Amino acid sequence: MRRLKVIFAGESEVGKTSVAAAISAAGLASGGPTIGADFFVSGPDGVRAVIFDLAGQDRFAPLAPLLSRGARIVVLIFDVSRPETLLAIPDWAERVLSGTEDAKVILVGNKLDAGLRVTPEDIASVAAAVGAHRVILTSASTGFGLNELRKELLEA
Ligand SMILES: Nc1nc2c(ncn2[C@@H]2O[C@H](COP(=O)(O)OP(=O)(O)OP(=O)(O)O)[C@@H](O)[C@H]2O)c(=O)[nH]1
Ligand SMILES: [Mg+2]
Repeated sequence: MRRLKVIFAGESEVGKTSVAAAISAAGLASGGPTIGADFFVSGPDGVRAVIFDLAGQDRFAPLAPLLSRGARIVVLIFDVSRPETLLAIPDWAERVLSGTEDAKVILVGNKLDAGLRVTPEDIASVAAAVGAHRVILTSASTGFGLNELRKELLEA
């Protein structure tokens, strides 16, 4: 069994828990803000991605470096309808990447169904700043982009 530690991080309410639940087929809707962290498991036989879904609220940010230790994949999530959540991504990258070595970074723009209010140039510039290997746009509501993300999580 190959186990991959995956971190989901980003501002509160961008949809981290919703995306994690959807790709892990846990069948759970988000039950409000995450306290500390939630955990999800995803993957076919032989591969197991263990998702550490961090809380986005400021008061939990100090937990991020500790919980991220040893992660192979870091998924930084923002809400494409709220530009301030994209601007906060470099801070999340700094918190989370401090405890990892050579982690693969994926930048995810969620809530595509809610309307795009960030430019492709802004996304590209943040992706470059955090060393993202890929950018994936998703909607936890419609399912758009979730297969692509699931595939990335199983290829560390
Ligand atoms: N329209 C739309 N709403 C979404 C989407 N993903 C999540 N939401 C909604 O956004 C709200 C916040 O979702 P969560 O998954 O709890 O967000 P979170 O990032 O885990 O928040 P914290 O745990 O506080 O960090 C919920 O009401 C979700 O139903 C999406 O793709 N589109
Ligand atoms: Mg959450």
